[in-house]
Amino acid sequence: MRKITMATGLTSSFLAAPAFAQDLELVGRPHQGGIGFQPAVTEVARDLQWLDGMLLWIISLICLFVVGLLIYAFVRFNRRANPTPASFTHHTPVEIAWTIVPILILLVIGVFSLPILFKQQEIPEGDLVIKVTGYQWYWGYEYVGEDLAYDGYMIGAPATGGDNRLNADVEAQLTEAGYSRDEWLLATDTAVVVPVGATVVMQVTGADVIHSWTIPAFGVKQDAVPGRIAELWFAAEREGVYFGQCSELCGISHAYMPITVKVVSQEAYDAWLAASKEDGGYVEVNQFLANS
Ligand SMILES: [Cu+2]
Repeated sequence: MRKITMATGLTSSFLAAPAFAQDLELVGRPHQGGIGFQPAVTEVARDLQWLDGMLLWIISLICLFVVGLLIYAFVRFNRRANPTPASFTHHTPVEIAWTIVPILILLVIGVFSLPILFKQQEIPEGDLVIKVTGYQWYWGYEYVGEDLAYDGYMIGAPATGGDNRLNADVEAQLTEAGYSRDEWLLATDTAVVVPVGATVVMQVTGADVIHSWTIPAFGVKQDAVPGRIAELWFAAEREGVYFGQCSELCGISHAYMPITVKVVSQEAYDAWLAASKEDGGYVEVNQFLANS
């Protein structure tokens, strides 16, 4: 199934140009000193990040309240301040309060989190359906109904001539594909290509052990379980390159099967799909970008 055409006459002339892939912004990737989420480029990702922020407020207030109670108890009820402690075993009003209040807090959380969960898990009709299969240790993609299938390996994985280590040769491969050494362990030789704004349904499964397909900027993560098909969906609102990594421990090279998704314009996607189908495998999409 593996077939990659990087060096047709057309692409090789682009490979020679330094501005090969920079037309597509590397949006979903780590940044130096970053501690927050990747930019959210789908509605679900925005909702998830908002929910995370809201929960952080609730958790922080509860922690402050508990720490306050502890400090109060240390000061007010230590042996010196309170030499003869009370010896009651029940306090009905307090017990009712510490039962009711957490229930109310959980209800508030549920009211906000369940709609987001349903939005994520109710799979809409896809403009585009892609089946993704996790293998030890790479991903296989099939464009359902399009007669197009290819695999995606980490640049520097054995299948691309590397040994899962960053050396000068791998760095050269990264540069040639439009990345830098910063994208080591993230960039793949092929990418999942989708049009911006389109509703994409991914059918996720595994071929050998359980893997997990994720793109944090899209707010999606789904276990790839052998013998089962699970689905996830996204509609990316911003063109760019997005990265994810296998997120279910799947063996010795688990850390070396990242995921790259390129969100491009509809025109670029159409041109890419036609060229890739004609070629019988992945053709580098960067050559079809409008300003290439
Ligand atoms: Cu894995």
